[in-house]
Formats: sequence, C-alpha cells, structure tokens
Amino acid sequence: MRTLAICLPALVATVAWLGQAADADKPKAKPAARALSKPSVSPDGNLLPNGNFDAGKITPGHWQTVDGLSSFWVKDADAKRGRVLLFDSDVLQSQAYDWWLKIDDGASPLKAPRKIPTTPPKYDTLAGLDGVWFWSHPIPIKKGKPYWLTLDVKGPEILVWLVGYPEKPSVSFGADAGAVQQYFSKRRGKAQPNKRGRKAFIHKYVWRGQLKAGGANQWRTYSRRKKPFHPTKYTPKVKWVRVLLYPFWPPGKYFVDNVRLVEYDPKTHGQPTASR
Ligand SMILES: [Ca+2]
Repeated sequence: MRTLAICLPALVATVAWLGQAADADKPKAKPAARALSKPSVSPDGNLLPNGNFDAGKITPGHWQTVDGLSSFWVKDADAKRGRVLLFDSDVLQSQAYDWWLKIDDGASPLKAPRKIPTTPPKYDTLAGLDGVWFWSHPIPIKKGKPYWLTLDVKGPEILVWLVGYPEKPSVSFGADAGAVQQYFSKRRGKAQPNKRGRKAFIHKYVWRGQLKAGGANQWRTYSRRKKPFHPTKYTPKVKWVRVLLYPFWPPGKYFVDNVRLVEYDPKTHGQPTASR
C-alpha cells in the first residue's frame, strides 16, 4: 500500500526541481545588445502565437500536441472564449506513459484510450508524479528586455514557467521531460546505459521564471504582480523562451486560456518592485 511517506517525495522532488529559484542573485548583466531574431507579433500584440488556443485542427497550433487523455483542446462553455485547454491530472502515470509513447510515434489524440479509473490516494497519478506538462513552441526574445506574462485559468492553482534556452529547443513531444524520455528509450530498446545503468538526461534550458495561476472555480486572469520576467538579466545567452503550463496536484480538471507574453511596459503593468 502506498503511503504519504513514500509517495510525497516524488511530488516534492518534481516541484522542487521545477521550483528552484529562477532569478538568483547574480551580478547585473551588461546593457542590452541587439536581438538576433525578431519575434513575430500577432495582431493583438501577443508575442506568443495562438496563445488563445483558437487556431488549430485537432490540437492547437504553435503548442505541443494535446494527448486526448490528460490534455484536451475543447470549446469553453462561454462561446466568446472559443477554444481552451483542459487538463486532467487524475490519470494513472503508467497509462499516460504508455499512451505518450504512441503520441510521440504520431498517434492522433482523437484515438486516445479511455481513462482507467484511479483510486485514492492517487499518488500514482500524473497529479502525484509528473504533473501534466504542456509546452508552447519557442519564441525568440530580445536581450535585456523584461517580459510580462498573463493567462486565464479556471480550476485549482497551477504553476506556469517561462523557460529560457540559448539554442532553439526541440519541439518534439516531451523533449524536456527527462523521465519520459528515459521511458521512451527503454521501451524502444535504445537506452544506452552508462556506468550506473542509466542514461543521464541533460536539460537544455539555462533559465526559468515561475508564475502561480488559478485557484478559483471561475475564469480569472493571472500575472506576477509588479514582477516582470527577465530572461536575460543574469543569463544573457538566453535567446529563446517557451511557456510551460504545469497543472499537478490536486488530481482533477484545470482550464487554461489566453496565454499572453508581451514586452513589459511599466505604464500598463505597473512599476516593478526593487526585487529580482
Ligand atoms: Ca480561446
């Protein structure tokens, strides 16, 4: 029988891994240099293409695919919202991993298996283990610029990350999920064990900043109060960012819409606090 003592560390480890201080106290970066790439800007000023999830065929464009098991592309009850993301973290990790391998091989989320019922205390679900990660495609950012991230969430609190990379990162399914990649390699017989019998997974990101969002049973808009994101302040080599939506505990349903990333404007977003 699973106990809190056994299972909680997995969740804590996951959150701790994701939750390490993003903006450490380091010397200030040198003044802004010219950006290498110019971001594309949608008509509403959002640097993140399809942040409202309204464009797509069976999954929203410019984001990773939904899987049809733990992540869904749905019409909201409010027609004005159009399409939104629905997450269900109350899915057995074992079923998710098995299905994700097929998704990674190109299976349609429309062919997803029916969810296997879960049982309390549910520490063996995505909620208790991996969480349901959902990544945007990368977008280029400007060196030295602060950014402002907002999104609408309905449901329990989720973590949202802005993750920075020096090189344009892969958009393959679960590219940033080490445990999932190791599972894929094992299932495909491609694992090349090192001396400890495990292939190390190297993360490609060098910076990340966190925003907590959600916690209400109705749609609300969330941002970091007076705290813009500074992807290049202490890590000037960051040239690309992705947004990571990360619902996990409690097991249940979460909705996300209107993820917006714009250049920070103190007139619109408020003067920043003196913090990092
Ligand atoms: Ca929408």
